[in-house]
Amino acid sequence: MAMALISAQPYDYPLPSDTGIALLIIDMQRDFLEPGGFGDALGNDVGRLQAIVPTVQKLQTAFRHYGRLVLQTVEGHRPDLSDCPPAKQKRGNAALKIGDPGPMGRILVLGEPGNSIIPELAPLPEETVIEKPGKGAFYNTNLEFLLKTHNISHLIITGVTTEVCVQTTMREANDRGYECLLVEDATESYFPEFKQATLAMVQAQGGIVGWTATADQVLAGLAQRYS
Ligand code: C5J
Repeated sequence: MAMALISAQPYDYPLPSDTGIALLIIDMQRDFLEPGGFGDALGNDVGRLQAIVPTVQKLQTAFRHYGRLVLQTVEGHRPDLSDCPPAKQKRGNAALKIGDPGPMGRILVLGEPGNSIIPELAPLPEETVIEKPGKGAFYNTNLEFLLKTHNISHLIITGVTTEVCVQTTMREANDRGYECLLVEDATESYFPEFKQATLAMVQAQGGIVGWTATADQVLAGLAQRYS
């Protein structure tokens, strides 16, 4: 069989010959995407982030269809905030801080309504959701262990926000040897210029952090490889 590729930047992304690919959906939680959440409390236009939901959904459906691993993350802290560094809680002088009561429960606290994944992308009962206390999904989580257990070498990365949790996670994964592709129209930022800069940073210097491609390019590559 010819090698299957995803047409990508800065050059084609080779798909693995085995099952070692996973979709990683970062922090598509109500806190960041819905009015009344943490993102909104910080004065951001959450509508920008909602625009990618149908595209992430298409990828989630395709990965499920091909029987590939789908992992999601949420950023959140234990109710006693014992895993939230005081520096993180204090940062920004926002009206609503981590742990404060907000319109969707306590801000960025695990188990609160605002901390759940938006209903459109709800995980299936057998799918794993990684609760992460940091911006990067590898910090203080069992993500690396899970990826090793499932023999994953290739990560297709989506979610929010592009230059914060998504980029941090992609860099952490890249340093650990994973072949990472960031899906251009399945990630978003409150700041369009930061998104564009992140895509450019990933692709620069021969893909120093990995690859980028559109969701349609990813779907075409998956169809060629797994149909
Ligand atoms: C932020 C995230 N922006 N998921 N978190 O604080 O990017």
